[in-house]
Amino acid sequence: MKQKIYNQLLQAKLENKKMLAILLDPDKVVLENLDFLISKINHSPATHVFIGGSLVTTNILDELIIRLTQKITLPIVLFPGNPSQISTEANAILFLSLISGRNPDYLIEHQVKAAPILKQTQLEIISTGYILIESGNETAVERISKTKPLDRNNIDYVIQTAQAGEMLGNKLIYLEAGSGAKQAVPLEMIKKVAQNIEIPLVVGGGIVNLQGIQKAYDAGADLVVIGTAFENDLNFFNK
Ligand code: 1GP
Repeated sequence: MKQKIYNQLLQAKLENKKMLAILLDPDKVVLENLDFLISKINHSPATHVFIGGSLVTTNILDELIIRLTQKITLPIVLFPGNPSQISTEANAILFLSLISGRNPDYLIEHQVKAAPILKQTQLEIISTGYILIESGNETAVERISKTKPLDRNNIDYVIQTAQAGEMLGNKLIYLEAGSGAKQAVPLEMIKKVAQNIEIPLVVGGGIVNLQGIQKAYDAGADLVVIGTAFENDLNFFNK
């Protein structure tokens, strides 16, 4: 299986080039306004577009991605909450395992269900150790996965979890505060985790301004994910 997008991530990490993903939740995208959204993405510093949500109820996924790929050259990466959110129109998928939780459905069950579907696609599969960090309020990931986030003060345990994820063969570690989180992942935690793993580190959830992105990069994040802040203000990156 080709690993084009992942190899680009590795190369960027090697060159210390920071990456940025805009996360689009298909439930919140209004197709009639898509051209405007696309022009805002094309004028932003984004390097990737992630698509997904904890609970996607609309069925516009294929159409959305087809229309995005017509006008956006950035890689389109699925970030699915469950196996129903697979689209052959995307370039890659984050094959997530929620390793902070102890719910077998999100550790392996959904992945087993998704495997035969993915086998029939050309999607690049990027296995990702997904770690939910306590962020001051109950987020959708916590509610839907029925798992508890990791204590934001127990950095050692988060490091241990990230290292286990890497040893299991994951290609990315994703520190997630949850969409719309009150508090983003602590900078000290980003720093320590980045120092203790070799694979690229993705950080997202609750980052609401450009300084927040820069601070996450400075702490050691290789790729930052911005969802809510861009969704609420399409001029977010012009500031
Ligand atoms: C959520 O990490 C992403 O999975 C982005 O979170 O919506 O808070 O930017 P926000």
